[in-house]
Amino acid sequence: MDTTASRAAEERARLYADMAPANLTPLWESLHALVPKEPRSPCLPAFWRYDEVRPFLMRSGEVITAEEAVRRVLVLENPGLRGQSAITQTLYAGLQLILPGEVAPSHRHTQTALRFVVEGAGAFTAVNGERTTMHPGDFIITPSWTWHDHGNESRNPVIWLDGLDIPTVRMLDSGFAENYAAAQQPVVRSEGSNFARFGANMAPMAHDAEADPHGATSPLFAYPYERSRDALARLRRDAPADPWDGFKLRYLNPATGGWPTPTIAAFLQMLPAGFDGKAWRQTDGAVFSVVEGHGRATLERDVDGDVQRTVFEFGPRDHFVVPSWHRCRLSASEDAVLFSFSDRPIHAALGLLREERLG
Ligand code: 1HN
Repeated sequence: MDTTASRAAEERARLYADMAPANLTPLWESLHALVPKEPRSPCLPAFWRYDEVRPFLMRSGEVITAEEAVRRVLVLENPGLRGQSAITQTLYAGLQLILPGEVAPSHRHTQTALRFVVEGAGAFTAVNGERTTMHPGDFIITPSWTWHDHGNESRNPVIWLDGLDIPTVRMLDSGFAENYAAAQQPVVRSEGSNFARFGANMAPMAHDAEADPHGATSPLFAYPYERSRDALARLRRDAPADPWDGFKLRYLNPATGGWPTPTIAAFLQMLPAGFDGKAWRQTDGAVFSVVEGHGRATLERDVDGDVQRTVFEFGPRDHFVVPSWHRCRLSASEDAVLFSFSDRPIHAALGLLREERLG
């Protein structure tokens, strides 16, 4: 190195070291990483085969009760985000087990939650004074700051996928939580009341007074699989499959037509047997739960001129994550139904949502 250049390098190094105690750093050393040309998420494609996860869940059932654990959950932790309890940079996911006779005690927190029932029927979740009985494929939301507890009065274990905006709320330092005084909150409405009020494309006239004034969260808290599955089956009879998504519907807030929650969107799609989808990419990283059928997800991204490819062969109850801005193609060897959720409402609200449909 010539002496002028080496003297400059030394002076810079001395400057950085001298100002570090004053909490000052040089932007020019990190500018490229701070403003990348396109997203390059530390979140990695990852896959959880149900046959591998389930025995660990059942072993958890032998070493701790639901009451003692508060929530007996195995976190689906992204291997690129170790130690953060995160499946993407903004979202948390886990599989929760509740055994016959158990109760997961009532609490509330500002984090928004969703449940997607994976195995077993007959457990219930209570949200804001009303219970809903869980069946495989049901999508249920627990809005921010609503009391919720779970119980299992059936004879079989019940397992569901939890999705929460924990990393988002952590980043915003806006987390609050409290326990209810009793294990279970009082039930003040009969089961089905919520569906009668908001699930028939109608809303009570009194709704205006009780509603969430900003309409940010759906007043409907349970979306039965039977209904959603039937909609997909009918769509399939009448229309050609979308070349990228097959037949894909998003869950609505029936009061506004918007997302079911302010931070998390959810979707259900059917890939007909033989479907060989085209590639897409989107800024919202998505978590998938396979309900029915077998197929394949092929993920790709470009890193320094190389293509990194990951292939997941999926079957019922498997879970996987498609990180932000990875190309993804879905195919199915038999009729397949996939549930997914993502942080799309955040991207949309901030004007950051981008998606591409590729050839
Ligand atoms: C929670 O409240 C539940 O209510 C599940 O079932 C998972 C993960 C972190 C924080 C709170 C539940 C959770 C959670």
